[in-house]
Amino acid sequence: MGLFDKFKQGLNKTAQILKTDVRDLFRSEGRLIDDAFLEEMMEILVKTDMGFQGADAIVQAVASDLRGRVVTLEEVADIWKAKLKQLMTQESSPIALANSGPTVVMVCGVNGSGKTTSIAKLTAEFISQGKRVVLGAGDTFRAAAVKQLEIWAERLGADIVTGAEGSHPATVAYKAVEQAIATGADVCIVDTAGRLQTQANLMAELTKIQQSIRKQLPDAPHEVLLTLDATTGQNGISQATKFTEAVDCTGIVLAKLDGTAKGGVVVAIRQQVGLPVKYVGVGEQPEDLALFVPDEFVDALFEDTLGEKV
Ligand SMILES: Nc1nc2c(ncn2[C@@H]2O[C@H](COP(=O)(O)OP(=O)(O)O)[C@@H](O)[C@H]2O)c(=O)[nH]1
Ligand SMILES: [Mg+2]
Repeated sequence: MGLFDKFKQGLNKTAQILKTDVRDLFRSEGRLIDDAFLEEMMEILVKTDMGFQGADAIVQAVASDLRGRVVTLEEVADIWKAKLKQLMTQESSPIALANSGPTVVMVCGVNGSGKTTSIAKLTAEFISQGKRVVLGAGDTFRAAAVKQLEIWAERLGADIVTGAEGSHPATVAYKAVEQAIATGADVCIVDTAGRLQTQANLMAELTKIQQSIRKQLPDAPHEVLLTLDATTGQNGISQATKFTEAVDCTGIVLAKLDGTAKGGVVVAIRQQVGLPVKYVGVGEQPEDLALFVPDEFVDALFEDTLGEKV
C-alpha cells in the first residue's frame, strides 16, 4: 500500500465527517463568502480538533481571498488545502540512521498510547529493508508487556533482550544496545513502560534509561520518539512538553489516527509542539505505519470530499 492509501486508511473517519460537513456548507451550486459562511467554516475546522489558532488561520486565508464573492467548493478547498499544508510544514523525517554502528531508537509515552505496536511497525519496516533489529524490553513493570514484545520479535524476526524479573529498565536498555553492538545489528529499539508526564520519579527513570544508553554509545539514542494517541486529541500536547524535559525527544509517532474523526489534531501538534511528526499509525498491523508527509496527508483527507477532481 502506498503512502497516499495509508493516509486514506488513517483518515477515514475524519474524511467522512469532513465530507458531510462540507456538503452542508455548499448545499447549492455556489455560496457567498460572508460572515455566516466563515463562522460555519470555523465550526467545522474546530470540530476536527486542530485548535483555534490553525482554524483561524485557514478562515482568515479564505476571507482575505474570497470575501464577498460567490464561489464553488473547489475554490475554497484550494485555499483551505494550501493553508493546511503550510500549517503542518516540516521536513519529512524518517528515522535518522547512525553514521556507524547500530542506530538506537528509544520510544516513550503514556500507558496504552501505542508504543509497543509502533515499535513492531518500525521493526517490520527495518526488516523489510534487510536490516537486523535488536529490541530491548524496557517495560519491565508488567510481564505481559515483555511477552507482547517477545511475540512481535518472533513474528517479525528480530532479536530481543529481556531483563530478569525486577531488573531496572536502564539495565535492559544498556544490555540491548550492548547486544546490538556485539552482534553487528543495524538498529536497536528500546521499549519503555508507559508513564504519566506528572509522575516525577518515573520521568526521572526515563532520563536514566537515556543515560545508560549513552554509556554504551555516546551519540545514542539517535532518536527518542514520543508516542501520542490520536484518539485522546489535544491532551497529547501537554505530554510532549513534559517528556521533552526528561529526555531529548526527536519526534512524534501519532498512533491510532484511524480510530478518530478528529484527525485535525496533527495540525494542533505541529502548531504547538516543536517536534516533527515522524510517523502516523493507521491500524493495528505491522504495515499500518505511514511516514508523515503533510502534502499527501492533506490530499488524502480531501479526496472523498472533492471526488475525482484531486
Ligand atoms: N487502530 C489502531 N490501534 C492501535 C494503533 N497503535 C496501537 N494500537 C492499539 O492500541 C493498544 C495499545 O497499544 P500498545 O502498543 O500496547 O501501547 P503501549 O502501552 O503504549 O505499548 C493496542 O490494542 C494496539 O493494538 C493504531 O495505529 N491504530
Ligand atoms: Mg507497551
